[in-house]
Amino acid sequence: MARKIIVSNRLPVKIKRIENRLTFEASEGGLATGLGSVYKDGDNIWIGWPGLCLDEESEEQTAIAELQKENMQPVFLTETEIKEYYEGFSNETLWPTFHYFSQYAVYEQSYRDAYHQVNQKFCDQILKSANPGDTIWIHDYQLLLLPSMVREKLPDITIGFFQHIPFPSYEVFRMLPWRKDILQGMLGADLIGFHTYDDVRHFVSSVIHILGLAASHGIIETGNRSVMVDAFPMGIDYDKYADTAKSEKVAAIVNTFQEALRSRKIVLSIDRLDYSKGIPQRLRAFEMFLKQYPAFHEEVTLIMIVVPSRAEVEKYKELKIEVDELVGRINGSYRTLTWAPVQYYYSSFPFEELSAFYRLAHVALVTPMRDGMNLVCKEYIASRTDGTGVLILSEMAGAAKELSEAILINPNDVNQVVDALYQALTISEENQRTAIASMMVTVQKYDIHHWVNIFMDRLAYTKEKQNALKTTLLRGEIQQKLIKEYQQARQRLIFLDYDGTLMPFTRDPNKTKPDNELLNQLQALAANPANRVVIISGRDHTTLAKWLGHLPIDMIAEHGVWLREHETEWHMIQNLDNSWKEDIRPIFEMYVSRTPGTLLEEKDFALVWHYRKIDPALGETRAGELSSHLNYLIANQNLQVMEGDKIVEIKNIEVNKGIAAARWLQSYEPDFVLAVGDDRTDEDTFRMMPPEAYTIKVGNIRSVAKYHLHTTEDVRSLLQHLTGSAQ
Ligand code: GDG
Repeated sequence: MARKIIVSNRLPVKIKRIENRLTFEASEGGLATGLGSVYKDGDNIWIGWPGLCLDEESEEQTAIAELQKENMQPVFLTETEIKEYYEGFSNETLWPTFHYFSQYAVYEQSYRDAYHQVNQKFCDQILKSANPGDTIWIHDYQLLLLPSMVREKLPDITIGFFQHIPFPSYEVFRMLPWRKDILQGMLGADLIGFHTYDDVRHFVSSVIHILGLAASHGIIETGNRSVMVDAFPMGIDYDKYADTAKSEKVAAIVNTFQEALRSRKIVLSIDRLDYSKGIPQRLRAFEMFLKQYPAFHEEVTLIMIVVPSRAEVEKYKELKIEVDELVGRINGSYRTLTWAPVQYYYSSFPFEELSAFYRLAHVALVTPMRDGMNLVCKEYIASRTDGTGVLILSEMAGAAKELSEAILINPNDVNQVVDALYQALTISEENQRTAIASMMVTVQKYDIHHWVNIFMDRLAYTKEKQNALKTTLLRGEIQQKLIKEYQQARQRLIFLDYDGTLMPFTRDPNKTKPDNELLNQLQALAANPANRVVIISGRDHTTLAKWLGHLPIDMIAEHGVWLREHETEWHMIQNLDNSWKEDIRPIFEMYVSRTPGTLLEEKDFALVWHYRKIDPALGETRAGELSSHLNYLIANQNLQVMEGDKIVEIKNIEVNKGIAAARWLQSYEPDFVLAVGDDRTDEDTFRMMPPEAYTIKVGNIRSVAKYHLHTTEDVRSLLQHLTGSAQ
């Protein structure tokens, strides 16, 4: 049975050492609840750090046995590893960078090494249980290298990755010294999820710029796999929040709290202590509000719950001091005998008390400087079972994309936050109800269970799509069979594409002249009287003739415009008209003049714009523009526009490699056919081949061909086998 394996830095469990004994308590976070339906089922498991450094073997054994009962497997980490991998690289390098606080980022090689080592530890633990048919779902920024580490060992396994924090703009991400490894690590996954479409865009843009890979419509081509990238906004356990808020237990807590607070208007904020959450900025805005609106003195109280977090990291210590001082200053200036404007708690509360705070709060003030999603605002909405309440929400939180009925603010704009507070405290009940009702529908529908299901479904779909177009690697027995059939055949037809198949790509297409080894190989192959070797290329016929014309081979040039059999003259496949070039050429020239680094290639029946040397994103944009410009102009003409590998080409529609290749199939009635190519245009050749033909795609496993080879060297080695095997 295929297993599902969840992997995250922390296991959903709290282990404590009380008087030398370990106690285990399941954690009640939303993610743990949502993923409960996955890891608690059958043989499925959750792998992660249990949250405590154990130093004795016997303790580790106890932990393993206890956790196993809950379908969990621990990865034990030492204190040094926690310091360098978790507090160091994860929280002092990646966290600030990904939250646009690059100025706080520490670039320390030993942290990065520890991060690599710990990701490897996670990988080793996964490999103890995982099989090729399993599905692995890896979570968050502490494990960015893990997808590729697992992929290397289990190439066919299904891997999903979800990042809970933002992915920053390429301009910020590129500052990271280890940017390349990180992207490559993530691309080991089949599906990469983020909370918002902005994160998706930023990630794809970084991949295009830093790794030079091609991507379109959320699919990144890594060469042998297509990786899908998409937005999956995470939800909360809606029913749990709504039911708890309605419970009698919470009603009793609300009463107690209300008595203590009298009937003042409550503004609530809840976050971990983190500079990304904008806590000092929020306090300054509240201070200004009190200054501007004295009428609200004694009327409004800010309840600020700050959950201790990462207290070992320097920046967090500084932040704690700053928050303490600000609260002191505000309360010092405004408090009265019976009123403290800010009720500040540096601690966490039991779930029911949290729920009571949500119920009590007239306004939730959620103003992070950056937040991947922010669940607090969704929990507030779910807890407003009486239908009232106002949410002030930062546009920098992922949740703002879904909760557009909130009062959205820019957390850097103090005046805007002050105005929002005034608006929130004076808004009519009717307007409150309309906004809350609408947001409730969203939060209820897109809850945590929905999120888990949709991610899992999408992951399965991604793998299916990959498999549908997947070719088999030509090696071992298949290669033996090919060679045997080759030997037994009496009339063989061999179609070979040139660039990317026989010769590797170079930045300058004019430098891809055949080397002696290749010339000798083609000569040997063609010397066999049973062989008909056809070079089938997109190149112009003059170049092909110059490079290969002296060999006893056939040639198809310009994707099938020009044909030549052995030493005969070139002839055109049919009478083609190229008068259209006069009108179209100026458009290509305009793109060349607008875009330094690009060039126009003119063939007899085609024009090609090459953009391999320029910024890939600019290239894609201009290519899109050029294609649609051309498509608009050529309506009803016998022309076709193609976007290929860093090119845009326009040519006569009657021309393609497949149509040309069909001529040879008809003339020779071969009993062995081999077609090898790497490019999109070679797909036309593959499609035209008879079912028993050997069709081989080079460099990519996605193709209509039956088989694939990785490199041009592999192709040459295959040809070597063929020439050596038969006369
Ligand atoms: C990361 C991303 C993304 C808080 N105080 C108490 C308490 N909490 C709970 C809240 C909420 C959770 O902690 C905080 O979640 P957030 O989403 O707001 O923020 P991060 O911890 O930074 O989470 C974030 C999230 O991952 C999920 O992908 O949304 O953007 O930064 O659930 O209720 N819970 C209890 N007592 C407290 O005092 N019981």
